Amino acid sequence: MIQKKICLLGPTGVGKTSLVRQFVDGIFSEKYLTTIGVKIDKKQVDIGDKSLQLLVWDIEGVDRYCGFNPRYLRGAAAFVIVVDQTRSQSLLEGMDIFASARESYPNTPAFFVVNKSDLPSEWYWTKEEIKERQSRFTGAFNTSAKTGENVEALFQMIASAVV
Ligand SMILES: Nc1nc2c(ncn2[C@@H]2O[C@H](COP(=O)(O)OP(=O)(O)OP(=O)(O)O)[C@@H](O)[C@H]2O)c(=O)[nH]1
Ligand SMILES: [Mg+2]
Repeated sequence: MIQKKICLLGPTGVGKTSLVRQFVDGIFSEKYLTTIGVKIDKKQVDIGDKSLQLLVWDIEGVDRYCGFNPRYLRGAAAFVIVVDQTRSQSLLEGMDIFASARESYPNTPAFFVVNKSDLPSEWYWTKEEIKERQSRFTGAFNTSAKTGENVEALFQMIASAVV
């Protein structure tokens, strides 16, 4: 079966691990256990009459202790920048990570995910400012790892883009 590596990147605590848990196991936990290094999960996805296996790389979040490490992206078919709508700063941090990733990987398809859509948005950005940023990506989603909103749709779209 075809295998494709997909990387989830972003600031700490935005819900990267929770999105993978929801996608792979259909579960959510309020408990926060920060990721150290990377955790790789597999899931088969069907696109029309084709099946492919996604290797989902859940990468440790970027913060002042842990910078962005572009080596994780080697061989990735696509990457996802995840940010958190309850924290405005996460959008700025996410766009910085995106810029660093683009420097090393100018052509890899990139997706933009605004997570925690089940909670009220605390962003001070206007809709236009958000749209402008979204337009730099192959696709953009508003997700909730808690309710599962758009989680399947996100990975389906990624799979279609890389198959
Ligand atoms: N309400 C709500 N909480 C969420 C959602 N996604 C994640 N969380 C919570 O946010 C916290 C951080 O989630 P993680 O999935 O560990 O975040 P992460 O991006 O993997 O964090 P690092 O590994 O430290 O980079 C946890 O307490 C989760 O329960 C969501 O969609 N909605
Ligand atoms: Mg994590």
